[in-house]
Amino acid sequence: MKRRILAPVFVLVLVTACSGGGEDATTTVPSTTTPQTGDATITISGFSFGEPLTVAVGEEVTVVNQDALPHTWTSSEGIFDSGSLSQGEEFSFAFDEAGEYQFVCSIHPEMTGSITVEG
Ligand SMILES: [Cu+2]
Repeated sequence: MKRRILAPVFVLVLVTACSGGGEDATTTVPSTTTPQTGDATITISGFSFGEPLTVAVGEEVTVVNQDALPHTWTSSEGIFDSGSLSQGEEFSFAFDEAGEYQFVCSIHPEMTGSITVEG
């Protein structure tokens, strides 16, 4: 008895989902207001840059400061420098060359990290 009631509803949901998906398939433009929080994100939290990151050449890396105190994301080789990032602020940089890059917080020199860029 239950199956007979549920079956038509299930089919209706499937049809609705399919038609909606078809319309959206060609319009996959990412929102410009929502920050992308994929793998290429470094979250500064608790005076730490977190785990070392590996990205592909050309991939944009976004650094977000979640601490209440300001931090910077500063290349040890002078390749990039976010400047002071207040809580909630972010900075993005795309690496053009493969290699391993060291970085530091210029306000708190004990904060260090590295990122590997693969070609
Ligand atoms: Cu800092």
